[in-house]
Amino acid sequence: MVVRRKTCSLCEAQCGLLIDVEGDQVRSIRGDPDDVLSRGYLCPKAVALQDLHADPDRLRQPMVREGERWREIGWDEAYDQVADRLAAVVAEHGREALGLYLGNPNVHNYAALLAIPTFARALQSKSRFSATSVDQLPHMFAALQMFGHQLALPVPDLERTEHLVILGANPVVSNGSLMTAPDMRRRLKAIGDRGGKVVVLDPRRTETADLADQHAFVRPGTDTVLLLAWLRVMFDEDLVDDGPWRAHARGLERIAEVAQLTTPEEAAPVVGLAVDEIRAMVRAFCAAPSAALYGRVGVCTQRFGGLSAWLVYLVNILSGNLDRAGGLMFPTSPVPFRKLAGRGHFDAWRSRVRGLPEFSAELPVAVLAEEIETQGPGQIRALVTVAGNPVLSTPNGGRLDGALASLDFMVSVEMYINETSRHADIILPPVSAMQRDHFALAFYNMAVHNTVKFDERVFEIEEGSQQDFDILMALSRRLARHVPGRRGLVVRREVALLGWLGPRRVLDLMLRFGAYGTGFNPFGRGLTLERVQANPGGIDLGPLQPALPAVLETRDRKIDLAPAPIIADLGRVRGWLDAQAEATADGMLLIGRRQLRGCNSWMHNVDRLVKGRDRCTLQIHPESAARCGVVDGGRAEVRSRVGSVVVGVEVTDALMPGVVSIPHGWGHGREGTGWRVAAVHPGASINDLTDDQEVDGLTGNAAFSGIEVEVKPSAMSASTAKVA
Ligand SMILES: Nc1nc2c(c(=O)[nH]1)N[C@H]1C(S)=C(S)[C@@H](COP(=O)(O)OP(=O)(O)OC[C@H]3O[C@@H](n4cnc5c(=O)[nH]c(N)nc54)[C@H](O)[C@@H]3O)O[C@H]1N2
Ligand SMILES: Nc1nc2c(c(=O)[nH]1)N[C@H]1C(S)=C(S)[C@@H](COP(=O)(O)OP(=O)(O)OC[C@H]3O[C@@H](n4cnc5c(=O)[nH]c(N)nc54)[C@H](O)[C@@H]3O)O[C@H]1N2
Ligand code: SF4
Ligand SMILES: [Mo]
Repeated sequence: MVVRRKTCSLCEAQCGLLIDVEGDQVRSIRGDPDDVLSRGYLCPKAVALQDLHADPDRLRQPMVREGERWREIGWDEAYDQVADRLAAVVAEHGREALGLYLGNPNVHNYAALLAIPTFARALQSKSRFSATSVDQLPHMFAALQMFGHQLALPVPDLERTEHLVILGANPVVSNGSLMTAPDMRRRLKAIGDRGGKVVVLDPRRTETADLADQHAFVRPGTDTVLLLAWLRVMFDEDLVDDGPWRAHARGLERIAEVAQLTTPEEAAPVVGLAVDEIRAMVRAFCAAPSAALYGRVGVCTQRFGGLSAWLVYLVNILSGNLDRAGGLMFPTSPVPFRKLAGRGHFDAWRSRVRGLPEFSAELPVAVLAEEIETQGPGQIRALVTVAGNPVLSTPNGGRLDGALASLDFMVSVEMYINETSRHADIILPPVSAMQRDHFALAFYNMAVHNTVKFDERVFEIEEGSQQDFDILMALSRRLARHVPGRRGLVVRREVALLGWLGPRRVLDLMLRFGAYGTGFNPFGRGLTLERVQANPGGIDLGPLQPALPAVLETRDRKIDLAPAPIIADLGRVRGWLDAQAEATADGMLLIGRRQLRGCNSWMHNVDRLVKGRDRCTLQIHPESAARCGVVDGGRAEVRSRVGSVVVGVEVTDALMPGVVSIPHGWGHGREGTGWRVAAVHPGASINDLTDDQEVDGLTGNAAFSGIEVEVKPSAMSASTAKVA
């Protein structure tokens, strides 16, 4: 038996694992006590890496669909067919007829991340989408507007903070996001142990709230109002910090005006807090020796997502906590990941049908279905999906499901026949995560401690198999042939160079020319890939360091506290607040929930993660349950504007009255998938209820939180989804 080291690639925490291997079999998986970041921690999903690797439902060969049946074909034949079919669509309908959707696991695959920009250039289409617009788009938008770079994303300095406020995140279950921080339980406990405080604001009393000093319910979708009231208190009570940050920021006078938009008295009943609670919360935050306000998915996926993300950063800045130990700090990645991704841009063009703005060359995925369905020049006729499952993960997935069936051609780079790839004509399956090298390319940019590590693959790639990088490069090579003119030449050169270098050599170059690199000096003491590899548990690069003003990429190297598009969006909040006076809430407000034994839509085919009682339940407060006539253990029909689902009911006072929760990623009852275990535990998809028309009016991000639904008892069996 040999022990191999590997970092878990399933979520952002990046836990180091020790894997006992015998031949081509995994015997056990444990946390690696010597990992510089995770120090032995792991969660129950890590063990599932071996199940995913061994899963008989995981595709090993390219598949071509013939009617309702799938047939294996060879790689070259598959690549040629894909390239020919895509070229035919371009010839007939033009470039924009080619759609691309990039799913979340790409971010966990450094080699795929290196290939994707080239692949996108080889497609040469503006019809690009990704999971960003059902997730962190508002944070990237706010970072671009304020700090001048879409990936200048400050993270809470968990190791030193004295006061942490968590808004719309549940890191004890999600293991942290835009914050690489394995073992959140230990980290939160450590804050308390040194006399600090943790406060959670969430419409659900979450697993994180259970560990916190204080939890308060907030009504879904009202964080912007809460944070505007927060600003008001800071200005009214003269709590705006006088520190050195002022030299690095502009627009404070404008913010003083913005703070007049609402009052704690107006905000309190809307948010569901008492006026004194709001004031006390702000005072405690501003009085702490150091404090960090951390907002995540719950504040992003709502009608004012962009404003909320901006306000979260603003509160940290104005309280003097940006770029200071124990506040929100910018990690120093060992690789120039920000350079690789580019500064980003916003609203350079708009979507054809609804006119939503692009962000860094991607359109909000909430428009994907209508862009497929609506005839006219630019209509999407072919789609490439890479590591995604938008039928289950995007708003009104039922509508998208139908739209995908109408495409002329679809190809999925994907190891399963999932709810989305079942519509593909060809599926190109990469090897498992055990068969690729790992480097946390994206996550060092967001880690709460500076480290670096590289893991070689645990198992070799079998003859006749391909990793995502190879698949994307093979497709790029063929597609680049069809790109005309000078542009075509540039793309073909880029494909050739990247293919020749390969991911490891690119990584070596990035490390050499990164923040801790050896640069041109071969005898320098800095990082090279070889030196990183010589430290199997990783290298500790120290606590987070101040980064202002170097990190800023705005034109004048100052933080823009009051960016124009953001200020222009404030009228929408004012209008919404005014309408609240007359609003009557008959329905329940729907929110999601993450579960430790799952990751979005794709871990439900692992028996050890899904066995036991049905987890895809509707959680509801006892008062609300009584009002709706549903009972614990019974079933409920949940209906929204776009559809209805039937799910089991779990009555619990962990939910705010008037709010109900269904976890996302379920709904495996659809015909024709290749997920045999998941099909036995199907659940229903919350995204058959969420609405593609409900987006953040500023960024176009999906507004999942706070969708109005009607809940009533159901005689039907659970998990039967009807899509209106
Ligand atoms: N209502 C609601 N909806 C949500 C959310 C929510 O909170 N509420 N959360 C949203 C968020 S934050 C996200 S990130 C999205 C995720 O949305 P998506 O990225 O669209 O979906 P996933 O469920 O992550 O599906 C990933 C797919 O990639 C495949 N895969 C896994 N590893 C690899 C690999 O290495 N290579 C390839 N080629 N394929 C691989 C898996 O088999 C799976 O089918 O969901 C969003 N949807
Ligand atoms: N086990 C597990 N881990 C995961 C994932 C998974 O599916 N399962 N997914 C991974 C992915 S892709 C991501 S992006 C991260 C996300 O990581 P987190 O951001 O921590 O995600 P959630 O657990 O969904 O936390 C969102 C919280 O917001 C609350 N909420 C909902 N609406 C509102 C609102 O309007 N206002 C406020 N204040 N709160 C609200 C919800 O009740 C929930 O507690 O998790 C990652 N880790
Ligand atoms: S928390 Fe769990 S899923 Fe996330 S990296 Fe660690 S072991 Fe993997
Ligand atoms: Mo995500």
